[in-house]
Amino acid sequence: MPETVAPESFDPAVRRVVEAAARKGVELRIVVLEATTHTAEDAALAVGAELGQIVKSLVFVAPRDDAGHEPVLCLVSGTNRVDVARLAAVVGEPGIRRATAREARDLTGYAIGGIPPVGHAHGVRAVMDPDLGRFREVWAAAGADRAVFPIAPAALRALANAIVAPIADAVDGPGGAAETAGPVGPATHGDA
Ligand code: 5CA
Repeated sequence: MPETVAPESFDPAVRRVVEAAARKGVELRIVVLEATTHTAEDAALAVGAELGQIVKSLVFVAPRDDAGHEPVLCLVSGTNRVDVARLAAVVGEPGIRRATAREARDLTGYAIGGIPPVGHAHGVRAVMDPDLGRFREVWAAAGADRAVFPIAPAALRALANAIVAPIADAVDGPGGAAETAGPVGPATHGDA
């Protein structure tokens, strides 16, 4: 069963997330799960939520002149997949691409599977999938791959200082959490 854990036993990465949220006036209820929840499917099963309620925190990188990268964090409903072309248009970054696992860790300070929506080492631009707003409560990673927290979508948006924009498409059928950077699929919807 999921377990709510006392703050003193948080690992350092989770503590950073909790403290960053607290600085923004939000008290997180951290739930530590028995098994790792690397994927949105795992997390949904573990907390008894719909897949769509799981917040995938996906790191993208935009190239910079100095050969560096600026991270862009996408908060995406567990049933959806980022359309890189839409994201590029929304953030005005034609060269944006998925971060590698290493880039994601170096740029955010957290490992894939536990990347949180708040508490990053440096300020990060964030874009939130409007489909998360369908739910009263969604669940996000809290800095480690077994730690998650529930939050109302509007609070999540404020916490991550995210813009809300259509950057994702629904993925039909199982395996919906898979993410591809790659050849961009059919053109975007007319209502975008
Ligand atoms: N703890 C869960 C649910 S809150 C979680 O963090 N899910 S996630 O979707 O935000 O993070 C896993 C995602 O990381 C996967 O959807 C996948 O798109 C991405 N990912 C996994 N491995 C790699 C990799 N090697 N490089 C880049 N992205 C990866």
